[in-house]
Amino acid sequence: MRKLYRNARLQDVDALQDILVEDGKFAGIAPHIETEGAEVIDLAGRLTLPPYVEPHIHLDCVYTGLQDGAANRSMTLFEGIKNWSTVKATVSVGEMKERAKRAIREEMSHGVQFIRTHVDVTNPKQTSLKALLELREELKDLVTIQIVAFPQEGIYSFPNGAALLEEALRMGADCVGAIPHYELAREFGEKSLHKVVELAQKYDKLIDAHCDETDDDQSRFLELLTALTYQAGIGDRTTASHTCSFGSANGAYAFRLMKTLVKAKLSFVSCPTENISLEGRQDSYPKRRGLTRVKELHDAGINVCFAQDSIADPWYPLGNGNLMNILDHGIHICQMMSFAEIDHAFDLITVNSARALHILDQYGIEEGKPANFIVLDADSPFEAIRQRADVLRSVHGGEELFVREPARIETDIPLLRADASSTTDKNYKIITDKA
Ligand code: 17E
Ligand code: FE2
Repeated sequence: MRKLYRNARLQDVDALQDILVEDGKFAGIAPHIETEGAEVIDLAGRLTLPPYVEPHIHLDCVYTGLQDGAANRSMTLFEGIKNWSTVKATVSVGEMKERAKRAIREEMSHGVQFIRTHVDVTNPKQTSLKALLELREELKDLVTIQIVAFPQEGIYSFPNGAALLEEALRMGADCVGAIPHYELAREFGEKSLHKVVELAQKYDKLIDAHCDETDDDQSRFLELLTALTYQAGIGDRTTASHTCSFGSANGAYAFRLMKTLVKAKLSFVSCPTENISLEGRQDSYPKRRGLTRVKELHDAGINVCFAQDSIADPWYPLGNGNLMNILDHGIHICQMMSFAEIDHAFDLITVNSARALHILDQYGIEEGKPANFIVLDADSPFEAIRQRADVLRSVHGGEELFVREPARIETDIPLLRADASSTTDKNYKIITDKA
């Protein structure tokens, strides 16, 4: 099976490139490739990227926020956890799989091909884990799913929390999770991080901890997670998710911690839509944004990426798995709005997330790697973001997952006809010429 994709606009490459795909892999990338017997597809200069990576979503909870009684009235993290606790008591593996599958379909239809999901293991029945283990296997040819054993109600605050977490690792979860800011006391939170590091080493797993998802500037579990993983030599196998309180930390504290973060090489996941909504709820005005220091982490060379986190669950009513939407919110909220930042913003939902997931060996548009890529309805990263461009094509292991027709409007009005073109190069040139 040979396919030749002509005229791809790759990021940071001046000339358009032809991409030859053979046996599911990138077999050649060059300005012009001649080959016989290959199916030829003209990408017409459209932006071609490695696939979107969803680094953080709770697939066991999706759509349950739409159920009676699960809606979050205070819109706080804590009410969400309480409502989810009620929901999870009665949910079945089959029902959970159906909901999770629907969310995976939504994510994939927007160009996601890799997903890290947190599944709640503070459940003696391990319903969430069983559902996602089955889906990980059933869907493995279409989408890579990584599972985090996530102790939603605490490792030392939920009965047998530590044993359930360890059981989940033995059952096949890929990563160890934590929630130190939710534990009943600071000491429990600290103990929980020691446990997570111990388990990660014992079972050779990655770490992805919900860490400091609160505006409380005294919540400083990130410091301990960083120190422990750094000393254990597993900093680069560790992800700190949310870390909201780091956005409230004072400058002197942040300055000190930032130095350890650079050394330890942790990855960070920020959830812009989720935390702009959940945090700041106890503030009057001025009201905090609730996100971690994304821009500063990024500028310090620390790996940071954006995630959806929720789809219509007890914490967040919206969400559709479109990481372009998340990116758009994220760069606004984090003030990453210079032209240079916008030009490289896609890293925040592609390669940086892939680094957090430890999948870089199979990720990227390079000869010899699996032929995974997406094509956007725009001719540059800047225009793609300005227009919130759709993903028009998603190719996974050389197979077309989907092709989407560009959106067009019907009109007799010449003014509107000119603008209706889905290729945006003309708009871009007009703007830059005027500047
Ligand atoms: N659980 C949690 O602890 N935090 C969140 N943001 C979600 C679930 C969605
Ligand atoms: Fe989360």
